[in-house]
Amino acid sequence: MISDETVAQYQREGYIVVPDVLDAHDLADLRRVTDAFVERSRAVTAHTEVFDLEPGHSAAQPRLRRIKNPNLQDPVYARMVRHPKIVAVLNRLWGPDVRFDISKLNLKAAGFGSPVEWHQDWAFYPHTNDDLAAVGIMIDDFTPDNGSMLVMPGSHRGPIYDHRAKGRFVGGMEPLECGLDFSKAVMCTGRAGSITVHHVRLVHGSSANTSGKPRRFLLHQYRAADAWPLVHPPTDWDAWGELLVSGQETLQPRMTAVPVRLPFPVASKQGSIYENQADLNQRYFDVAQ
Ligand SMILES: O=C(O)CCC(=O)C(=O)O
Repeated sequence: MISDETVAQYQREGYIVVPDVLDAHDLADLRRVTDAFVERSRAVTAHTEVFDLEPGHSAAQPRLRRIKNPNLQDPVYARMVRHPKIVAVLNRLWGPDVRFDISKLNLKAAGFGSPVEWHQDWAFYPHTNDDLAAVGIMIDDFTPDNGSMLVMPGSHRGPIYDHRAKGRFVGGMEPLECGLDFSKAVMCTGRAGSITVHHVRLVHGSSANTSGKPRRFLLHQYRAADAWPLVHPPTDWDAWGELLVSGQETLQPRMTAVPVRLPFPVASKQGSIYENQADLNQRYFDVAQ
């Protein structure tokens, strides 16, 4: 599915873009169910367990920012979690034993779409080893002007940055204080149906969508089955087992020397990364109006 060179790029730079993983049938299904969720969001006026809303959302002009846990909301999304081509990519990176974690769908409609400030996913959910990654499915073409994800190559081998502001976890890095040169960021563009895979410690973010085209990104978090969460450990053993997408369960977590900062005290604004990051002191990305 992916070449040795692509595996080496993932290890060296912390991210890859794999073209044309989903076919036209999968894409048509994803677009149909996602359009239906946007229609349903007209009926809500505040964030819910399913909908995270852009500022300015209204029944007349629905502005849906995120569908939460889409795999629990519709079988089309659930099918994508175990998509054989996605699982095959992860098996090439980590071997046979792979567990799903959670899913989210970040929408950036034409002309707006909230930015996501720089962060490392590892700041939210450190584990006993860092064989974790997010797979991002491009439901639309990802172009330079529609808010495609930006990554800092190689940052997955660096420190875990402070993700606090005003003494609390905010799920984002203060861009002027972290010491990174964001002009070195690389944009992950590609045709609809392509996927990104980014390492859990990779610094990444994305700008608003200033184009006339939507950008919808279905993100799945996965981990090697022997990576054990240091926060939010499983409470239901059967449900935990059902998250395996390939291979075997284990009772022996693999411990490696990885830098960790725990995400406490918890963010004052809960619900999504957009809410968490609202308390950052500095913002890197402009917000579209
Ligand atoms: O939607 C994006 O461009 C990035 C999303 C992301 O990093 C996140 O939701 O954690």
